[in-house]
Amino acid sequence: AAAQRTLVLVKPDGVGRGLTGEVLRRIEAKGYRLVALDMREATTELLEQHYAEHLGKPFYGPLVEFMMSGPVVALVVEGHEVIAGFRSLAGTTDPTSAAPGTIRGDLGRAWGTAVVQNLVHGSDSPESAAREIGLWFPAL
Ligand code: DAT
Ligand code: MG
Repeated sequence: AAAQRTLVLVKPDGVGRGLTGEVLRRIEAKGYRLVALDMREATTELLEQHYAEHLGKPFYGPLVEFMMSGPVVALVVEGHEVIAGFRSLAGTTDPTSAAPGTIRGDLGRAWGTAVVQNLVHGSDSPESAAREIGLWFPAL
């Protein structure tokens, strides 16, 4: 089957804690291929589009503020069923309950930090992936 692509972000907590390499290691160890990689300071405009589905939710403001608190590492990752596969590597949204073995479960939120500080983003569907890759990497 044709390889799928997903947009992954190492969020400011992941970059700030020096976990970019660990996230990349897990992606590459699984066998996925890195198609694009760039360290960015996200803008409000970009995040408004990236997180449009969450506009109006109680965590929207804190989420956007957190995403602008430091640089992010944006990636396009390719592989068989990588959209679901990366979300499986990432674990569930709240690191407190994310399973051991996952990025969020192994590395996240041991000291009462907010749920927004969950280290990584991964697209949740082929439609989201196409939209998000277009936002972060318009040249791809
Ligand atoms: P995911 O990143 O697992 O796809 P999401 O798309 O539902 O989760 O939410 C986007 C981000 O917003 C998520 O990574 C962390 C934050 N978030 C989600 N639900 C939250 C909640 N109930 N309280 C605080 N932050 C939340
Ligand atoms: Mg999501």
